[in-house]
Amino acid sequence: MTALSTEHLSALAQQSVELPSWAFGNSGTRFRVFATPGTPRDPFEKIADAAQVHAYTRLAPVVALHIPWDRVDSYDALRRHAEDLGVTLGTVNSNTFQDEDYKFGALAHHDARIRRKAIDHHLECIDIMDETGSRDLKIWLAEGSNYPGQNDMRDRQDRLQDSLQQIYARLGDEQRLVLEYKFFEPAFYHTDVPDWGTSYAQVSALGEKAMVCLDTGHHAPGTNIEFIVMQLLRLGKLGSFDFNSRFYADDDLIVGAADPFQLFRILAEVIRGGGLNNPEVAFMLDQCHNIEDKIPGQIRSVLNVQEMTARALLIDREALTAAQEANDVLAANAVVMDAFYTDVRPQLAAWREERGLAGDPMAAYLASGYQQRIAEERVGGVQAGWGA
Ligand code: LRH
Ligand code: MN
Ligand code: MN
Repeated sequence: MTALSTEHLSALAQQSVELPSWAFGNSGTRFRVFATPGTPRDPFEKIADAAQVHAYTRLAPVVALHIPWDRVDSYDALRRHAEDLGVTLGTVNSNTFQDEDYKFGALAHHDARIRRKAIDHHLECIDIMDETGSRDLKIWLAEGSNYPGQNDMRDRQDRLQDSLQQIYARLGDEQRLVLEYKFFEPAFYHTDVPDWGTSYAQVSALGEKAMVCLDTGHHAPGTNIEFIVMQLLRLGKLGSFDFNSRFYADDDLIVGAADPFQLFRILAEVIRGGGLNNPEVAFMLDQCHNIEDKIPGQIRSVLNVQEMTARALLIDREALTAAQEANDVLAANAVVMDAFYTDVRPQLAAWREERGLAGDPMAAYLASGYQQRIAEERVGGVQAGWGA
């Protein structure tokens, strides 16, 4: 049976998954937000919970923030708190989807006052990045229209480009802007940044420090997401992932839960297109745990990413190329499937034990008593933001 080589195992040791702070807060659907005992009451407690995920997996040393959900008096204090717990602060996500003023748009709005307000929000996010030491500003826009004729789609593209240019101009030399696309929702007729092509067109017009963010849950059913990953890597424009899984729309479920094979195929293209530890790409999760406990939910998520990465590393590239060049369709497919069907869990458990970690991080976390402690200590946790 195929096994992970020493090179594979050391490549895996460099893997870094960025956790979303909002995964630790309560969230829900538009029908109900169920409270989970022990939910953090402030951003400091979210970081503490995220640090637990890293402590048990050694895979998740970075935590992404969402503004205003994670607004604090001192970002320097938040940064030091994170560092004391062995993690750092990562991507800063802006939010133009929960303010009354943004009912008809933000960065593409025809009203100069509202557009100014939305631009200023992003400038504030960059100020925060200066303090947290973050590299990336991630922008997802809940903008579009519900009815044909409601808006001039072309004017909106022009205004969006103008707004993005003003934000881009404020970035420091080491900072980047990452533009996320989503095919629908909350708008149902047209969305201003619905697909990777639009995001690519908008960021390419800005310059080298602007990249595309690919959220795996933001595509129509049947989309070949690994093709998009390949293309963006080929173009040098894949800035980040928002990993999650979906059965229907933007479900935000645990990555690899709905379709581990798709996650495997995506990671195979990551490895093919620049390596598993490509520093250009932030490997983020963007998930919400509506009904399950949040910390074990995040532990399961990062383990799924590691597991599918390990399987993707097992693809025998030489055999694959030989089969492809011989037009041996079935042999080529078999090389990929052999890697996918290999159970790497025992080797990954051994990999953890060699590093002084528990072989089974889920069980070790549950036995640690942390979950009971936070459930007793924290009363009145905050919501992730969706229902707020
Ligand atoms: C939008 C989105 C985006 C937001 C996050 C909370 O659906 O994927 O990344 O910032 O959810
Ligand atoms: Mn996202
Ligand atoms: Mn989403």
